[in-house]
Amino acid sequence: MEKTYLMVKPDGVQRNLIGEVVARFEKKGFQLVGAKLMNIPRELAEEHYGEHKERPFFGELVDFITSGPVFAMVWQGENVIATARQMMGATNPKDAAPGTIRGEYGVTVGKNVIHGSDSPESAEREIGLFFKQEELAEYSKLINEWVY
Ligand code: 3AN
Repeated sequence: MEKTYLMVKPDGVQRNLIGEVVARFEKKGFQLVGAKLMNIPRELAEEHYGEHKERPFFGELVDFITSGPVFAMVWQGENVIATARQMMGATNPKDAAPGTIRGEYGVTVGKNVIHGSDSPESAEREIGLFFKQEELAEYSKLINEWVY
């Protein structure tokens, strides 16, 4: 089953949007397989955002993501990586379509409520950075057949 890493960023946690974000993915039909509220250590933030190391906003990005708790999650389902990106909306909330999470709740490109893996490779890497295998739940086959 395809999995992705999603995270409500410190702005979303502060604005009490965890429940709203979780509800959207639950109602869509995806399955939550891991979740935790955590403060990201600086080294982990730098590794997570490693691909942006040379960008001018790298320092700001790491400062922000470590500034308060985040809600880290792993979700699974058919095409969950691409579908979650669509449900999140464009990186810059000013370009995010109405109805998407960033379109509804985001204002600035830095504080854009949610992070989501953008490819199978980054999903695997990010899930491994934030979760141990034993922190991920397994759903029984019976439940899957009943739901779908
Ligand atoms: P996405 O999160 O949609 O995959 P990326 O990978 O281009 O977007 O950017 C990673 C994160 O860096 C974004 N979530 C955004 O918060 C932040 N970011 C992107 N561009 C800027 C910018 N110009 N200034 C500040 N932060 C930015």
